[in-house]
Amino acid sequence: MTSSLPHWFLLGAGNMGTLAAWYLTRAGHGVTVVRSGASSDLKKQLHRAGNPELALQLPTLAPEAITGPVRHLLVAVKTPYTRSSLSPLLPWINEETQVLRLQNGLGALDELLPSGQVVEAVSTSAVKGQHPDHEIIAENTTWMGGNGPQPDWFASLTPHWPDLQWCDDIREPQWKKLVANAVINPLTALHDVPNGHIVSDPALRDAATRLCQEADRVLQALNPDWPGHSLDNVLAVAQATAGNTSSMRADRQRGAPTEIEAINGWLVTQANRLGIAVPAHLAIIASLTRGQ
Ligand code: KPL
Repeated sequence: MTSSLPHWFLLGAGNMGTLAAWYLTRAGHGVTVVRSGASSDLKKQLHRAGNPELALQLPTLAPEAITGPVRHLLVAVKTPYTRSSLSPLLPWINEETQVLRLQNGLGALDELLPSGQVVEAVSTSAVKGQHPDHEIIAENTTWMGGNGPQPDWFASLTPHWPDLQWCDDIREPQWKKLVANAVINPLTALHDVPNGHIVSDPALRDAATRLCQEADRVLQALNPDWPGHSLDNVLAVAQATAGNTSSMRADRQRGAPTEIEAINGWLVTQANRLGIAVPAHLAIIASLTRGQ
C-alpha cells in the first residue's frame, strides 16, 4: 500500500542520487531533496543510454527546516561532502533511522551515525559518455545489503529499479567495485585518460597489476574467502567502459575534491590496521592529493 511506503530524505541529487530518486518515486516512495538554501522544487533531466530521457521534479527542504525524526535517509552525496551535509541532520537521526548509502568507496559514514540500520547500495550504473550539454548514464545492476535483515520496503522496489538484487553478503560486490574504483579511477585521473588506457597502455597495466595485488592481499586478510585475481575484473571493467571518463578523472578535471580517501584511503586504513604494506596505494594517493 502506497501509504505505508517510506518517505526518503535525499542528500546528494547528482546523477546517481537522481536516478535512485526516480526509481523510488516510480515505486510509490516519497523523496524530498535536502539542500542548503532550498526553496523551490528541484527539476532534473537525466539522459539514459538506450532509454527515453527522464524528467524529475522533487520537493526540496533546507536542513534547518527539518523539525522531526528522519526515518529514511538516502545518502548519495559525493564522499568528501558526507560529513558536512549530514551534520545538520544529526539531531533528527536516531537508531530507528534507516539509511540507504549510495556512494563510491567505503567508510564514509563510519562514526557519523548512531548505530542503526545501514543498507549499502552498490551500483554499477555509470556515466557512459559526454555530450556537449549533458552526460549519458548507462543503467546497470544494483546490489543492496547491509547490517540487518532485508527491509520491508525492498520488495516494493524490484519491479521499478532495473536489475536490483538483495545480497546477504554485500561485501562481495562492494569490494569488487571498490577495487575497480581504486585502480581505474586514480590511474585515469592522474594520467588524464579514458578507462580503456588501463588495458592498452603497458605502463598503466603494470601499475594496475601492482594496485590489484596489494588490494587482494588486504581483502584476503579481512576475509580468507576473498577470491583474489582482482586484475581480471578490473581489466574487464576498464575494457567494458573503455571510452568512459572515470568519476575521479571528471572530478579532477573540474577541480573538485576526489573520492580517493573513501576508496584507496579505506584500503590503506585496513592495511595499516593489519600491518600490510601497500606502497602503490600510498604513492597514488600522494600523487593525487599533492597540490589539492
Ligand atoms: O565506477 C566507475 C567510476 O568512474 O567511478 C568506473 C567503474 C571506473 C567506470 O567509469
